[in-house]
Amino acid sequence: MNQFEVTTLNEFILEQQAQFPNAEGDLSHLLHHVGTAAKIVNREVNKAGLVDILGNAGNTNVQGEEQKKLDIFANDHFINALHSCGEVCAIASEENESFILFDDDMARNGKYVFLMDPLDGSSNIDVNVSIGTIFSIYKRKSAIGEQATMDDFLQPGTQQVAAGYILYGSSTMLVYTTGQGNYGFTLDPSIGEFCLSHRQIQTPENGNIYSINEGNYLKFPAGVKQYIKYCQEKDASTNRPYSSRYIGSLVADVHRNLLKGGIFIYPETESAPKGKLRLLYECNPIAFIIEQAEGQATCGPQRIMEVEPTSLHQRTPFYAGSSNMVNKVEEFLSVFG
Ligand code: P6P
Repeated sequence: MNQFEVTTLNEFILEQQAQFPNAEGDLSHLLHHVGTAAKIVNREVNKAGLVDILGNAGNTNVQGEEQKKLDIFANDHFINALHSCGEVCAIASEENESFILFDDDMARNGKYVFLMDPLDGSSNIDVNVSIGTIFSIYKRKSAIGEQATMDDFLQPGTQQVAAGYILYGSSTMLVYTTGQGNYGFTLDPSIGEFCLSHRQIQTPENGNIYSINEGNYLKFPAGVKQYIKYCQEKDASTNRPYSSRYIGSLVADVHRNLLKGGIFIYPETESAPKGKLRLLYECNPIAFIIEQAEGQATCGPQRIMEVEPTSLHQRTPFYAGSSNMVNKVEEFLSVFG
């Protein structure tokens, strides 16, 4: 590919579809609309400081977290874009207590359900720190033409047909997988297109970055405390001490570690015995990307994509990143608990 050849997201989606002769184009059509919604949200995120869209919307979401106006903007635009595409019969969002049913004739025939955290890390909006959208797509279990049910959403991560994130950072990137590797697209504002910039993203099996909120150290499990000590010990043969890097925005922390190598940990703590992050629309989609990159993602004792979900907003401990680093923390957890 010469320096002038540009592959847009939509061209790439169609190229990928062409590899599957039986593909009907439904998922391609859905992913196209994800890209469109991402551009709309990006436009507002990029000017959040200039218009009255910063700050709090004056209410809280189902998590009891203060809703930022951009949270609501992003939620609304992804819901509208995915409703209009006709491929999705229902959506679950961090911002909504139950799933949103699309009960019109077109959407009722949608093959897929869509789960999302429309604007993760939104507490960073006002201080201009990178934020992200995280999404996960499943084939519905309920019959086409029927109303979607909760069972359509409570599927293990291994059943995802696609997943990804949009990182609104120094540049805006969309990274997604359909199980055929990870592909990264960088938004070129001059042409308003996501352009292929990262083919087959793989994560190094070893890294020297660990990401964890050490402010919670005293509440961590003993095995996590021991692992943090391991990261900080000097040992040239294993490139230690590692660097501690924590942005406090999941997509930003994960994306950096994905490209450079590293481990992200949000464990259970005494105050959050099930962890903080959400299984269905934060951890499972990130885990799909990480496993496609040859990394690992667990909840401690188990591969996180094998966890059988029991509720829409359930939380989970999360250990994810370079495979040898996840193995190492698992060793400490098995010895120290
Ligand atoms: P803490 C943001 O609120 C978020 O959901 C993730 O994006 C991030 O990784 C985590 O919470 C940060 O949580 O407790 O370290 O501030």
